[in-house]
Amino acid sequence: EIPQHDHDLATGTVEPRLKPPARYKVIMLNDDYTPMDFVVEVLEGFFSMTREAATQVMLRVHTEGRAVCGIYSKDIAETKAAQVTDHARECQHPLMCQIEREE
Ligand code: NFA
Repeated sequence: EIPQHDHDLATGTVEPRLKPPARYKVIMLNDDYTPMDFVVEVLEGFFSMTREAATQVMLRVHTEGRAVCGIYSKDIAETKAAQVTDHARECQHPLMCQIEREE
């Protein structure tokens, strides 16, 4: 059990001790239509992956149905998932990402 306040003996002040913010996984879902090379370009562009890493993750999504693209604060994870889904839709592909709170 972590105390929520930490008395500073030198100054007599009390600093609130915050729990570390939750982290969220951005998960990419497989579909039958999005071209593999488009998925690789998305992973390079939105998740700063090398061509090699992006190809590995794309193939994992393709064979397993889903894979983690990255782990971020809630705000960043929501933004990345929306950016991928919006970009795919603009290019008329059904590719989707969702987010999931880390354990
Ligand atoms: N399953 C898609 C295909 O065969 C490729 C794909 C991979 C789609 C990863 C979405 C995510 N063209």
